[in-house]
Amino acid sequence: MEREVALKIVSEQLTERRYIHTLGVMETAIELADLYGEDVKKAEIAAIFHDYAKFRPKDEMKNIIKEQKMPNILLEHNSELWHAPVGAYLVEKEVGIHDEDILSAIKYHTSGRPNMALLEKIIYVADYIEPGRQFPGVEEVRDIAKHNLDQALVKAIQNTIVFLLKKNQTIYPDTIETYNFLVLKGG
Ligand code: DGI
Ligand code: FE
Ligand code: FE
Ligand code: FE
Repeated sequence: MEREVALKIVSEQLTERRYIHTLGVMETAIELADLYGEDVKKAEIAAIFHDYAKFRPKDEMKNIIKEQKMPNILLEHNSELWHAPVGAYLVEKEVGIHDEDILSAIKYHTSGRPNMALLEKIIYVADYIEPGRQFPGVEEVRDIAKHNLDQALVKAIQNTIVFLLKKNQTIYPDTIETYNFLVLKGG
């Protein structure tokens, strides 16, 4: 799919602010793909659609999680987690993208998962470090991402877990398992 076509489709799903974030993720994902030897076109499309479901009503996402037999445990955690797996489902169904690597990068872009594929890592990290992101520690992850993608990923996940702990939020099991996997296996 042409970049312009994809951007037009996604722009209709997002606020202006979220669309600008998406452009940042696209730019960053392409740079990382180039640097780490991933298919640049796949990185572009996965980045463009990664937050496709971000503004779907909670009820709609909840129904999709139930009907599509996604893990029920999702419903016990922050609804912020839902747009990732629901997004992967809707991007296939509504946009007609069937590439499993792309769909999987969308599906796991919020929680990560153990043994992530290169494209999944790229989208996770690009989402975290795109130029519009300003949270504490992001500059360090940007620097690390220039030479070690796995180290950048661990740092981003660590920061996310600390951020959630400070806000008294639950940590989704996939998030913890991703962290443990990376520490044990070194990526
Ligand atoms: O959609 P974005 O804002 O670009 O970023 P994202 O999809 O990576 O994360 C969305 C939100 O999900 C973010 O506010 C943090 C939250 N989140 C990520 N991992 C977990 C989580 N929330 C809970 N409760 N548990 C997690 O493990
Ligand atoms: Fe997201
Ligand atoms: Fe993220
Ligand atoms: Fe995002």
